[in-house]
Amino acid sequence: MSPTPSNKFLPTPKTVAPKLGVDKGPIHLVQAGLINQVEELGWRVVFDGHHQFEDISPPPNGIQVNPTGDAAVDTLNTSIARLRSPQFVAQVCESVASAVQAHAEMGHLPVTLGGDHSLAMGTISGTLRTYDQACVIWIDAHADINTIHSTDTGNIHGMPLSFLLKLNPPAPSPDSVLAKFDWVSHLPAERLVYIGLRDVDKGEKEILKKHNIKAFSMHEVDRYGIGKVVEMALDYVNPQRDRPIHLSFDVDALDPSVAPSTGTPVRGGLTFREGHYICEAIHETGLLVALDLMEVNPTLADAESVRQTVTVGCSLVRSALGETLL
Ligand code: 5AB
Ligand code: MN
Ligand code: MN
Ligand code: MN
Repeated sequence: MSPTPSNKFLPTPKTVAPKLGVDKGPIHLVQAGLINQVEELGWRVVFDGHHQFEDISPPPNGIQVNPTGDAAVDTLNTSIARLRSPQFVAQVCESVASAVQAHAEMGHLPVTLGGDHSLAMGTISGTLRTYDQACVIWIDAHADINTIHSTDTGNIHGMPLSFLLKLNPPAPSPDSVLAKFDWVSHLPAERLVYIGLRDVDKGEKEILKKHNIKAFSMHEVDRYGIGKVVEMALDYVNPQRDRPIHLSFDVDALDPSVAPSTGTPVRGGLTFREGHYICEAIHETGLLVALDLMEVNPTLADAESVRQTVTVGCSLVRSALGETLL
């Protein structure tokens, strides 16, 4: 057994506290033995179970937009009405934020298994409440930064970073569903970096440019190689290597041949090794304070694809928590 990894920011003992999301996907990682695997690496694991959100019921679909006579407010309300289950998502994420914060404050390294990537609003807020200087490394095929105005789908998993970066307009009134996101912590744009992008909406490209957000797409991975890309990403968000790191890993960053069971697969993704290299290199910094592994969705594929995706999900988590090849 390897020694218990040390945390530069908080006292030992370090433990891992997986949080499970709103769908049944993530429990497959636990059933595949993830907890034992992480314990084998020398961690003490506090598993606080599949988070239960039954008491937060999704609201009925189709919110009525009543004209106010103010064109700007009406446009805003129309955008808000296109969001899918905003109240439910906001409440679940707020509860996840408190859970992550509570574990982080005890010196644990929260590992959140999802589930919808909208959960990262909660996990990253929990991290920022504990470590206000934390930076975020976002591994994804997608930029997940649509605002309430730019989103084509209304799916909040495509929007968490717009809430974290505070790119959305303020709520038109305290009883607006938009006000349900006011608790989300603020992540400054210069403390975010992406790796793996290859399916970025037109509106998102404009947002990335406008706010000068650093992104290494698959084009840069091809050009420089993953080793150099990770180094450049760290140099950007963490130049002194003194900031706590929150790693938010969407499995769809991996090529669909590597991780097929996910909601929005996009070809041309990271190889098995490139994905693992990212996790290993971030572990090596000694700065990792929180990890999300998101968008594992076993309902979407055949048994073999699920097995493959769950297996790779477990090994990504192990790499981020210190598993080495030698
Ligand atoms: B995922 C899309 N940009 O906004 C949108 O899987 C896809 O968490 C978002 O990265 C994909 O709905 C969200 C078209
Ligand atoms: Mn999703
Ligand atoms: Mn995502
Ligand atoms: Mn994605």
